[in-house]
Amino acid sequence: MAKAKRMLQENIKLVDAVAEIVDARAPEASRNPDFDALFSQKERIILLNKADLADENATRRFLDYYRRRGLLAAPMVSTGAAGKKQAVALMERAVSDKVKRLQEKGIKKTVRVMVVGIPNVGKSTFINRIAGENRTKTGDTPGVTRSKQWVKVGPYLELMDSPGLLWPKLEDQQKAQSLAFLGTVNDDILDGEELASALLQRLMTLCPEALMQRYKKLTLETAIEDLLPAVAQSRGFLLSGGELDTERAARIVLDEFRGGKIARVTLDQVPEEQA
Ligand SMILES: Nc1nc2c(ncn2[C@@H]2O[C@H](COP(=O)(O)OP(=O)(O)O)[C@@H](O)[C@H]2O)c(=O)[nH]1
Ligand SMILES: [Mg+2]
Repeated sequence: MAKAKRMLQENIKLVDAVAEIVDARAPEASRNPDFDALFSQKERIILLNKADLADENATRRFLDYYRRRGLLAAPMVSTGAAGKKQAVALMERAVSDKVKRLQEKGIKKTVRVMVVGIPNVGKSTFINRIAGENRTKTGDTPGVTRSKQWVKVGPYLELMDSPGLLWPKLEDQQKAQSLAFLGTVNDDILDGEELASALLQRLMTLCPEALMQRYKKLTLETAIEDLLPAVAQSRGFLLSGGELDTERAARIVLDEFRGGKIARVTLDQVPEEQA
């Protein structure tokens, strides 16, 4: 992470604006809390990516929240058709003042945006989506490392071809758990059955109907320790001895949740604002 941080700090110098990609299913947990401080000198954009998997109302509430806090914010589906225009428009808006100032001085210069975010939020997918067919090298620029490439996304706008990696903050238990549910943090170190069981508990409060629809043996009366066994039962997952295969049930629950098959769910809540 030290190297990633150093690279990021080098790259910040090269851009005028920063677009932070977060996971719309957990915008706060997937934000880097240092973001505002790190990029205080830059125009800042926040894109709630994977909006196709998140609860639409929650996404709207989060967009309002970030906008109130002075960020340019938009939903994004990097794997889909929607969102590209709005994202480009937002990036153009972020740099429009600077472009205008330069033009007033008679300077014709492109302004630059860097994409940043924690692992797995869709940074590469986003860049590919935005770059699309424009993804031809815009040429080397003096003073810029040769490996760094820029993609033209508007008449005055270029996007850095490689994303900046931010590190997730895992001190907050609840946020760390949300990232584990989403598969953002390496879950080899986590106990799959414990994680899936905790996820089922969260989903029982967030979207009980959808959950019971998907796993028919679950009911509102199912005790916490019986959630995972009930999933195994719903799917007929049995071990050779006839015991319920809760390990397999855990994998299925996590996979189906991450794939958006259970429901469109947002795990985070908009933080309380001080009046
Ligand atoms: N459903 C959905 N999946 C996405 C979206 N954007 C990215 N992904 C998926 O998320 C995973 C991680 O994406 P990637 O671009 O590699 O993330 P990065 O680590 O931030 O560069 C991949 O499987 C993508 O296909 C999106 O808007 N919607
Ligand atoms: Mg990537």
